[in-house]
Amino acid sequence: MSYYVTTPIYYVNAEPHLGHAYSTIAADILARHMRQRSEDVFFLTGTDEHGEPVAQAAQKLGIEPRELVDRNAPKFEELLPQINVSNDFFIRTSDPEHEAKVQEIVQIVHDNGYVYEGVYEGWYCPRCADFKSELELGPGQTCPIHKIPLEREREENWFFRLSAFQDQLERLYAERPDFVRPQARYNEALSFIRGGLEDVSLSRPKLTWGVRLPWDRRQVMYVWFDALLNYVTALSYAGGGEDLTDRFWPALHIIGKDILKFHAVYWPAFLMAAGYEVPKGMFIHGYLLMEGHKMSKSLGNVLDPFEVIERFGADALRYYCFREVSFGQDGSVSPTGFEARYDSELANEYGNLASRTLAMIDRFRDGRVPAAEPDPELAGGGDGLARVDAAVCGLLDRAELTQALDEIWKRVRRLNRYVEETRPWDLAKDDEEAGRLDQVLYSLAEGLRVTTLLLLAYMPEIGDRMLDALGAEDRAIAAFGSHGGGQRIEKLPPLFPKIEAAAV
Ligand code: ME8
Repeated sequence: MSYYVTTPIYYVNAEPHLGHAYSTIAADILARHMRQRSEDVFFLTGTDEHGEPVAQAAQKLGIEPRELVDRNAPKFEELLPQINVSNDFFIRTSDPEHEAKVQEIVQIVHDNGYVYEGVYEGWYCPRCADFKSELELGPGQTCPIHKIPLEREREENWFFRLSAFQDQLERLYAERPDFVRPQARYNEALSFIRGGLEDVSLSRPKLTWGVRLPWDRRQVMYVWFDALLNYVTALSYAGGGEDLTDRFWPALHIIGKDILKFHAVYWPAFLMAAGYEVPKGMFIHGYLLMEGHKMSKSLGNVLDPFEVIERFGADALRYYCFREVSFGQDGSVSPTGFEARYDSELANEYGNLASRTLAMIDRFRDGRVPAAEPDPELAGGGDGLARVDAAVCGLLDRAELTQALDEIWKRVRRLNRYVEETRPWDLAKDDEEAGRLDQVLYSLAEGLRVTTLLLLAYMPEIGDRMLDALGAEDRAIAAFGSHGGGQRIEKLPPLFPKIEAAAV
């Protein structure tokens, strides 16, 4: 089966911060997990380079937009290997192939009769690149997200007939209750639709930095349609000579709650207008907060992911974000929070389980995992190892990243308890307990293997090291007891060494 997952494409008017890394890591965890299930995966991320946010930022710096995007886009791309992200392609909306495909698709929408010329007057936020309805305005005509005064715009432009999709969108939502998740976001999008859809601008006459409309070259396309189309256009040229659209479309979109309306309302309507299938679905996550506020460049309260990685490592960062903040909700992150989870969970729970399991196999069985039967004691019960693979797969099918991690972590804790309960060091003193010791050591190694296979998508570097040390070659998700044992292990230096005290 094919599995296509995307992140938002980020504006290049600012530096990447942890909020951007967060969405990208979320999509990466899903992509990696699905590859472990032998799905045919395509994972896309990239940068949104047109429109007002970028044009204004360039103007402030006194440079051309092209120079700004060429300077900043690499910063987003360079972040990816550093946070262990395994994207298959990186799209830039200034790619000529993207621009050509956007023109082709918008022409279809035009020819299908969903475009007309008109006059727009209303409140506009250049940072959101969004027109705000009266209901959305903050106090004193300000943007509720960026807190800046809005501009009153009046302009002649082309409109997209969003209102024509009122019934079709309502039907889509009725037929596909999981089209938008979590449920609260589905409700929010549906109530927006039920509130009555108004037509939206498809073009901007005042801007020059963007994709020209093929039938009216004086106007550039409204940046949001240009940007949304990346999810489709990328497939037409990411595969070199091969068009990947039929193989991978439709996609699952991972996005933050700030861009719900565009993805959950405009985007499916636009796809319908162009004759494309609507997305497979979308998962909307919340904000990472610092001291109670959304982390954002304009508010100046961002955690620099490069600094965090240097101090804690990329895998620890990946783990922390999805453990600390329930995926789908807002939640606070902080350097002290990082440190606490790093010490208590990564080093003391998982790291300790790994080192003592390997050390005991080394010491009591000459570095070879005994071939034995899995201990039914460890397999059973609510936090038993028996069905952890199925439970986690079921949750990740629904992009429940935090709940899936909770399930895995319960088993890590269970394995540590199992060591305390079975006391292998005492069993080793008694020859009559040799069979029991074999079973305990086998069950520990096997438990560590299956939990690590599930953690691998979250912590790919650490997971690989652990599985190599366990002599487990196969990376496919596996059930407890499916490896017969008998393999050699290697000891490892600590997976999560003590961190240096430093200010982040
Ligand atoms: O909106 N917490 O780009 P953008 C969590 N170009 N996620 C955060 C975050 C935070 N504090 N801050 C940012 C755009 N994000 C458009 C998107 S898509 C066709 C076009 C993440 O650079 C989150 O995913 O403003 C949010 O939706 C996205 O960055 C916005 O990035």
